[in-house]
Amino acid sequence: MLPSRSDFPAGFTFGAATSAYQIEGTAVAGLSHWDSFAATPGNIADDSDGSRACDHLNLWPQDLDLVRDAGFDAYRFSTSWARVMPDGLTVNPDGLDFYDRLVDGMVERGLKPFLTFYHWELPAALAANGGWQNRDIAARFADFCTAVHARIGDRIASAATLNEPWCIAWLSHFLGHHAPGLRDIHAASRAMHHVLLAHGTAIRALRAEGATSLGIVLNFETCHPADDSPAAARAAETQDAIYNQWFIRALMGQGYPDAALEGIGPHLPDRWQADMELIAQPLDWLGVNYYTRKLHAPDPGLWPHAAELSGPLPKTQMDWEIRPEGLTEFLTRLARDHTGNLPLYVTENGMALGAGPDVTQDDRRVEFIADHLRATRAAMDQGVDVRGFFYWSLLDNYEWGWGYGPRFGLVHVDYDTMARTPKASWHAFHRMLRG
Ligand code: GCO
Repeated sequence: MLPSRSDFPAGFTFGAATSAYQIEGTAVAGLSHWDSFAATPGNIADDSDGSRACDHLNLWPQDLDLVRDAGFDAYRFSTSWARVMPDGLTVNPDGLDFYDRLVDGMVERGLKPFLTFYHWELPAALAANGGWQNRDIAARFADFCTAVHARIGDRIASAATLNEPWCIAWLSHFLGHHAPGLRDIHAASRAMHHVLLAHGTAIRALRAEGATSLGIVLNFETCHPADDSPAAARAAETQDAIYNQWFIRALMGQGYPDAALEGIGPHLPDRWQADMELIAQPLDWLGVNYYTRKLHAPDPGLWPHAAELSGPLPKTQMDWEIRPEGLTEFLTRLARDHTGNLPLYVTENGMALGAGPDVTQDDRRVEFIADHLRATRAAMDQGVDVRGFFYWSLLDNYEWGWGYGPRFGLVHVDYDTMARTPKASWHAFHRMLRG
């Protein structure tokens, strides 16, 4: 059973989250680097792509009904850059029309729109120009954000520039798991900086247009040493610096962490220090995505001298350990070390769970959500200003390199018929929120 709504303060926002490429279907959108990444053999577990996804482009009214009917206050969604600007530069009015209707649909249903401008569909034309490795991306991104804001900003409750810069830069350019699929420390280091420069440039441009309630969504993952050795402790510290400190420190004007600069510093663009002030724009809130922890063992190879190991805790369908206390730890640590009184939102938390013969049966997910809601409440009891919790995801959807296998949804999607079927977890939210 989920906690009750009255365990949280009045005005605490409960929501469900999705992203454009994962649910919309790409018809009439421009090509993005995800389309070419997915078209490359070996990149996606089931060789699938986002061309049909959940056909949200057509079925969005029933999807928004599901958000409203569960009793959620808010819906977190993203705008596809490739749909809004197919060549990365020129606005396609049809692309914006879609988001205009979608936001009207939220408002009509009494849902607060929580916008994320960028959840990873870089237009292919910009990717061909170096993408996040090219400093020019900062100005291009600010233009994209202001174009979206000009059309739908009047109805947006809250807007994040970027979703998960660690994934945009490190996972995609160093580990090679996401588009553009590079394994190159020079490219990765430049992306690690340019993604923040793009954020700061966009915030400044949006403020000049009068936008309010602006933030960014970062992901955090607990990094524990795999054993008691000093070398394992160092491996975990380095990973923590890259994953959990690089972005938040820069955003809060605290500079990049030394343990990460050791490997990344030599590859940063010249005069990167001069950008740090622009990166540290004042924010109205921070979004926190939290799923799991990883163990790190020393690796004699090249920097960062760390190898990821699988831990002993119970796991989700992604093979991710379930560790709810990590969410309390990050929320309290952020407030203590970085964000002070800045309002925090849990913008993503959720679990993948394979569908059994009865697709509505997901009691383990209900338990997972209950534990993470309690972990959020525990941080609030310690004085952290958490304003909301968004479940990832409303629907089963395209899980990037994993394809359509992992199912994160509160609502089951039959990918042949596109039928939506609420699971027990959707009903649990319904009982909690509609009482
Ligand atoms: C992310 C993204 C989502 C994922 C989700 C589950 O956190 O990687 O925001 O697009 O689907 O996190 O992996």
